[in-house]
Amino acid sequence: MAAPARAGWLVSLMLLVLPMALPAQGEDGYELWLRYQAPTGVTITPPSSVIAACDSPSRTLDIAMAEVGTAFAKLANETVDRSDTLTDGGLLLISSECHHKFGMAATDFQALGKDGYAIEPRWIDGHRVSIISGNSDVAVLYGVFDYLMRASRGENLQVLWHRDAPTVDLRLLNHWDNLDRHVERGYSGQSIWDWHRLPDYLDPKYTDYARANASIGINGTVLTNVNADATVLTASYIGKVAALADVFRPYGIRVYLTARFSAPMELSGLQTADPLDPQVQAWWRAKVEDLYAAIPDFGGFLVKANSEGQPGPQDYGRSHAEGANMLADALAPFNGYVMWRAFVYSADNQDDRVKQAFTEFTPLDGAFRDNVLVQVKNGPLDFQPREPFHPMFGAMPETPLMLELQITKEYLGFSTHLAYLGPLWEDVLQSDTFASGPGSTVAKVIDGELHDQTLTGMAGVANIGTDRNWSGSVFDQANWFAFGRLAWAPDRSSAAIAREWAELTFSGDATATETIVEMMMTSRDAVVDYMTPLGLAHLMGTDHHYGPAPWVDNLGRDDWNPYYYHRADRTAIGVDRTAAGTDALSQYTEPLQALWSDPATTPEELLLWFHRLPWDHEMLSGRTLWQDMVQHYDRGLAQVSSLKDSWQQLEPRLDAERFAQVAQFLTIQEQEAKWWRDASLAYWMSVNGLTLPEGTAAPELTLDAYKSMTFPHAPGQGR
Ligand code: GCW
Repeated sequence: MAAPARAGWLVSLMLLVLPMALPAQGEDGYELWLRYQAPTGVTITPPSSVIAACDSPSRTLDIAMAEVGTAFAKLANETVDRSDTLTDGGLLLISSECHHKFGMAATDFQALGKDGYAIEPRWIDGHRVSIISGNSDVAVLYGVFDYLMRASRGENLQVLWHRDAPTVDLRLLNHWDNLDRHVERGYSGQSIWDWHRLPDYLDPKYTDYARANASIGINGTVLTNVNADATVLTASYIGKVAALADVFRPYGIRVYLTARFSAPMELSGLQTADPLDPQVQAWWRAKVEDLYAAIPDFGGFLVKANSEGQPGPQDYGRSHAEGANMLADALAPFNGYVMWRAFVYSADNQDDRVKQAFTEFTPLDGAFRDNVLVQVKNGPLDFQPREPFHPMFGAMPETPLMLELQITKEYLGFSTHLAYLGPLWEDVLQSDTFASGPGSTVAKVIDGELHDQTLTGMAGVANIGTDRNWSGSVFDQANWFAFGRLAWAPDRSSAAIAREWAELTFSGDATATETIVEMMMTSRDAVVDYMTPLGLAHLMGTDHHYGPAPWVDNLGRDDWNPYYYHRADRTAIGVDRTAAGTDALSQYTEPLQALWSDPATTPEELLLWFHRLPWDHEMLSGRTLWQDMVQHYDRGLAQVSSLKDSWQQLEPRLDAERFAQVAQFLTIQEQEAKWWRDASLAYWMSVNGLTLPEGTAAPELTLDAYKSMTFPHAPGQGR
């Protein structure tokens, strides 16, 4: 290659890699799973060169080539040159329009769709090369990340043969970020969107954010909180959003916004936001045109309407479908989507809160436009440590249902508790809805297979903030990673994802990996045990949701009170959701109704969700419900102590900085697990009048002491 061209390339490579090449402070977590450190004792052989088969205007292939350079500089301490010609052992990046140049048939790659890729060894023109091929530049970038992460995990690149394509189209982060940079339910600092300094100042972190997301296949981001502020739809903010979209575009990430339903009134003084009003419709059409003029690949709107005080179509006697369709009609000419949230429950509706979304939405099946997805939380209540899958999954065959997961740990210990959410999400995805007979899993509903949906999606409420390590703790990065992996392929195993993440994130030392994976895989059950065992839910402190408060029963609405969710008295605990009670069970398909209507055939982990039972109800163990419950609390606390011990063993195998932070966080978790256990037991005993089984430690403080605790500065509150 001629010297000047090469020099030019080097400069552009340096510019591209600069933000990630300077995390400077070593192992502070900034590099996430893209550290590119070879596993202990493994020598990595880099490709002899990297070649892009065609010039692409998108910059995406430049980014992909730069990533190859960054990776092998760290993995093998070698420079991988860009080349214009094939060399033995070279890496050829090739997207569909150039397959013919190398004698490849485009049909060979058709099954990969828009985002899938092939990594394969091939003989081309007498050279043995590896190709990374896809039908779009972004697909090639996904393939490059996969290839580099496999390299980091010690796979032999020369024989790597792998094809992969996502089964879900829209793989989105939902940021609950306010424009003043407060993050609702955020525990990792402020919002990374620096609205005040946008559009002229582009924090390098925006590029690193896009890169990290692309590395796990995320292809969209909703920048703003679902408790929406109409200001983001004003001209000056659209300019700011456009600047972010420009940064994200080469990484295959589209931006979306939350649409405040009353925006036409708030921003333009219209008298109404009625979706059937022609002026309102025209307002949204014009707004959407402005958005697309600034952001040609704008993704669309996410809407929380008529829920927790947000405005919506019901304010005008219109249905959710009428509201969603009005926005969908404005977006359709530009291929934009509406994601309409099903998280609704009303102050006027006295029916069991967990029934209300199903009751409102299922009659609307088939009434939504083709570019509307209804976005449904994993469970019918609210991202609890454990709840049954949402009965809407499987119950709306004519409507694309998008799964909403919460990556940020509002209910699982904020960012200090180690709780790997992969198993929670896997439980949900593998739950059988029985909607079309056995095997009708939630995964099959949301990937479109069950009801032949072509529009599919999965959203995760982000845990990203200004903290140097992005997510508040190293282990919370695993939840972001796992979300990306599962959104790409909902059938993946959470244990396999944990292993992959642990290998990429830590030393690659086999003993450390084993221990870390085991810690991760037991962590969520530990949280369930010390917070909400046996199907209990929603027992947290008011507003901030920090710590236990099962005693609270004085809030404005019944269904905001923890008491509403356990109804414990001297004789019994739990909510009867069978036909004899709230009948929420009737929203599930047979055989689930039959199984779950009988305590004997209800999984014990969901027992008190569906049943109200006497404290002396006999459990599978032969013990009473009360005795088993105490045992769960003790087991959860003991498990946290064991996580702490396991981590201590790893000290010599890990870097000091991340080791120390996790060690301190585990100490906090142990204290807080004990607090949950002690406060909960103190309260249950005050209600049931029972004593603790012999040999069980008494709560450290009195119930009154737990009740009187206040936390005015707990992070992340809604406001
Ligand atoms: O879990 C609850 C949260 C609210 C949140 C709401 C929702 C954004 O406590 O903070 O509001 O769910 O999902 O809309």
